[in-house]
Amino acid sequence: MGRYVQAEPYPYPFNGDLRPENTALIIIDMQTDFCGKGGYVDKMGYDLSLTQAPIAPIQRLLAVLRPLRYTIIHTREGHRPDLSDLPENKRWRSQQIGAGIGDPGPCGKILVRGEPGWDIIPELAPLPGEAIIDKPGKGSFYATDLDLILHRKGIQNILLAGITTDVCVHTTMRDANDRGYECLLLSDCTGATDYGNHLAALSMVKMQGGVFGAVADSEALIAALD
Ligand code: C5J
Repeated sequence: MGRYVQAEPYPYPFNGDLRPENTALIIIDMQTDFCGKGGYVDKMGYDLSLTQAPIAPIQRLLAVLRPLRYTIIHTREGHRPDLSDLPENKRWRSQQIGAGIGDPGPCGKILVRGEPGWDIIPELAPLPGEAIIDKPGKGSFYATDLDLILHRKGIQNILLAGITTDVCVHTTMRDANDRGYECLLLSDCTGATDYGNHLAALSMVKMQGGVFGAVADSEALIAALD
C-alpha cells in the first residue's frame, strides 16, 4: 500500500510513507528581493515573471496542505544590518552586477534583515506557528537551526518550493538529501532567473535514478493526497 506521488524518476516517496506527521513543505526565499519590483533580482535586471510564476501554485498548495496539518516552513535569505555575516566576495560580486548587498535600493537595503525587500511577499505570508528560517547563505541548513527543527518534528520527507530553483532551492535539496531526507522538488512551485536553468535544475535531480530525490508538479502531489 502506501501513499505515492506520481513523480520522476520514481514514485515519491521511495517507501510510500507520506503523512502530515513526517512531511514538511519548505518554501524558500519568496521575498520581495527575489520576486518583487525594486528588489535584488529586479535590480540585477532579470525577468521578474520567472520568479513570480510559482506564487499562485504555492498559494494553491498551501490551501491544501495547511488544513491537512502538514508542517510548513519558510526561509529568508538575508544579512545582519551590520553585514557581519556577509562574505566579502558575495558583496563584491553583487556590486559588480549593480545590486550591491547592503546598498540602499527602492525596497530598502538589499538583502538586509528587517528591510522591506527582505520580507516574505504578502501573498505567501507565514501563518502563526509556521517556522521561519533566516539564513545568510544559499542553503537552508548552513548557519541555521533547520535540521534541529526537522528532527524534533520527526520529519523524513521534504517538499521543496520557492526560488530560485537552481540556487537556493537546489542547494537546500542537495544538502537535505545528504542528510537522509527524502526530497521532492515541486516543478511549478519553483522558478529561476533563467528558464533554461530552471529546466536544467529539474533535470539534474532526475539523473542517476534520482540523485537528489524526485520531481513532480503540485497537481500530482495534491492528487496523491486525495
Ligand atoms: C539567489 C536564492 N539566487 N534564493 N538566492 O541568490 O536562490
